[in-house]
Amino acid sequence: MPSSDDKKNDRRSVDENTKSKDLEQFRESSDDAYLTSEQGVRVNHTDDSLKAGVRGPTIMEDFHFREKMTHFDHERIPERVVHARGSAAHGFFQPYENAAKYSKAGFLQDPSKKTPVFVRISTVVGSRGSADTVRDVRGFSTKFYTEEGNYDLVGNNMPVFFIQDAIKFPDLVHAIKPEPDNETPQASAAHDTFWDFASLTPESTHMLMWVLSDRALPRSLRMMEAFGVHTFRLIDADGKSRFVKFHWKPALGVHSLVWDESQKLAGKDPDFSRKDLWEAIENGDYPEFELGIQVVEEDDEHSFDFDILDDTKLIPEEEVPVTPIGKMTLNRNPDNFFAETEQVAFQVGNVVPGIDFTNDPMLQGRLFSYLDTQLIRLGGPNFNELPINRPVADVHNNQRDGYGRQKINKGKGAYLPNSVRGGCPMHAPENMGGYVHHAEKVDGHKIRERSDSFKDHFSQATLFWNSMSKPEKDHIVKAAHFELGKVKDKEIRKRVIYELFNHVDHAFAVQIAKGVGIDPPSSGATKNHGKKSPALSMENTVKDSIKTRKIAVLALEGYNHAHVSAVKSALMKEGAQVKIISERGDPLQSDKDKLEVDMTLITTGSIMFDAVFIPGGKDSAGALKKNGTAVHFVNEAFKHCKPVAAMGEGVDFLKACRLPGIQLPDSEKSGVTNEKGVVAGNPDNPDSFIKEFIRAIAQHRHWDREHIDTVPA
Ligand code: HDE
Repeated sequence: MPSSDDKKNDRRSVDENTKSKDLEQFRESSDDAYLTSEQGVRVNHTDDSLKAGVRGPTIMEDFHFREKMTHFDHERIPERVVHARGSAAHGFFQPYENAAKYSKAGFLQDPSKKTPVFVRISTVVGSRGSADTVRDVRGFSTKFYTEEGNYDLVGNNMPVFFIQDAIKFPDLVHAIKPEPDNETPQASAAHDTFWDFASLTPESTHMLMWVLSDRALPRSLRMMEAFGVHTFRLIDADGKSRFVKFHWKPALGVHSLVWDESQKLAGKDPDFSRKDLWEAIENGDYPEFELGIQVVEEDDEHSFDFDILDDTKLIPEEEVPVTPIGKMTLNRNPDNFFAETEQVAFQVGNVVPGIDFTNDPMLQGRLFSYLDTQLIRLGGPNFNELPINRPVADVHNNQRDGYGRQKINKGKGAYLPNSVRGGCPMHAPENMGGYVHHAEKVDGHKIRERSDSFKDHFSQATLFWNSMSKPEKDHIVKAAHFELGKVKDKEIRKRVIYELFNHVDHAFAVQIAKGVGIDPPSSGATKNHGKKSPALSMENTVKDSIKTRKIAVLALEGYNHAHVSAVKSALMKEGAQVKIISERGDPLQSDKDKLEVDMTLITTGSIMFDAVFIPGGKDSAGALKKNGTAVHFVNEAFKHCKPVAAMGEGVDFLKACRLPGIQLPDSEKSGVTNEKGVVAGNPDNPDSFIKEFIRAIAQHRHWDREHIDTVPA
């Protein structure tokens, strides 16, 4: 019998780079000077096939041609049935302190230990080539390569889900995916079948509120929360079980796009989120997410006014605070999208000792589905041997053969019990790290029924609505106008309003009805309970940093160099990215110096930036006034409530943009004004101008000018 020291030695020591080193043997070497066949035979020519005469037919004997073409013909695997479009990154997780009082999981014990992770973030509905910025839930899957085996936390950026029982998942997905006769619309819930299903599925109401909210339009995959959604269990070394909800909180706060911007980005830059994640990591701006837990003692299981096994409910943070237990840092982009991001196989069932499941019927169904889906997607049972899926912990078992088997098992014994291998691999008792399922007592009749404790479908939808700020509420109403506005069948629209939203809040239902041509209900179907959970509002997120925000500087020939360099260096010092946008790509000449242009007005747009700055310089500002694209750029940024700033003659250009409701000072006058995030200043006082601009950028959006509908953009 091995001792517990053996147990320690048995496991390879893991540090953040272990996974990377582990993969080294699979990486193509960089000194591959000569082209070879798959057999390693050097190939002398790959530009012409072997033919009988220069104008003759191709010869069957051309093994190089056949091998190359056959491989190409088989390059595609089925995309994921949901979450097909995703982007991923490597990184590491580090606990803040020993979490033994909650869980015995090895990777949560030692604050000095870094556990390698691979994270894939996805949209749900669209196919693999769809746009990033659509209104949708974002998946957030983390594979922890722990010394005790792989642990996968497969979550979403919303803490609840549409349905309560996994058996409804195929129905939900069939309803939300493009309609089967004409395969439209792509990556959108705004069509009849989805809202038909939703209108007949009241349990979806809470999640619908989230999907209509700005949470469905993340500004960046680095700026959204994520949640494990279900209630899981943590198990400590004494075998004591506690219920837990997992939360990921982004260091940069939670920020969103606006709907008009999302739609335009889907056309102008469909890879917006993917590039944003990639570029941040390339720039060394490593995304960070704090792992937090809400812990509920077993004795308190029934002390809530909802069932903690119902995944359409969240536990308000005001009732059970989120305890931060560690931090994840994403610091390396994948080397190869297909080999890593596409072939990674997450499974909800991948747990390690110290983490266990509950009877949430969605979670139970997912335990089946993820393994099953990998079998078809990755072509057989050996997908765990793909480099990205291989654990860093050793693997010993009697699984054998199958498509694409890579391990070369030795000996005759592929069964237990055996004597031919001395009884190996042995059962691992619990004290040697063997996984033992929590011995929950279960007793019940076989029954196809929903628990009564799952039947309140509206209270938390109302809680969410009540917790929103005024702009957030307006966005939800507008989103509903869009979504239901695209539904052709009036009966479906009516049912959504009367059977769902009129139970959330009467005034809300009336606002929606008015926008989509339905007679508003005369009174509310359920009384609003008036409760709030401030943690649900994005209004209360981190707003003291401009780190990694993208600022556009609009400049033409004759721009004021001092303005640009003062603002650029101050913003960059705060961690922002500053890009010079001009008419053409050649360097700009100023009064003093030259400036490299990063992008032209043709290749970019305000939608790709968080804020815009127009420096002084009479010629530059004068020419910008006559440039319709530049005027549009500023108006559009203004319409999307982004900070707009101008210095010196740049203020004259802003005046020419006629930003409604904004009084701009005389460009010659000293001092700085900040009206609704429009910062104007005289160059005499650059420091206070910069300070004001930074403050405006940190706010992210200036909703107080949102209802200026006359902006021509
Ligand atoms: Fe998934 N889900 N899901 N899901 N899900 C998949 O597995 C499924 C659910 C989530 O980046 C599939 O590998 C069922 C909730 C993410 O590779 C599939 C049910 C949550 C990802 C599947 C749910 C998720 C998936 C498709 C109802 C949030 C992307 C491809 C019980 C907690 C993983 C795949 C990645 C992917 C099934 C509901 C999150 C078919 C049956 C709730 C982040 O197995």
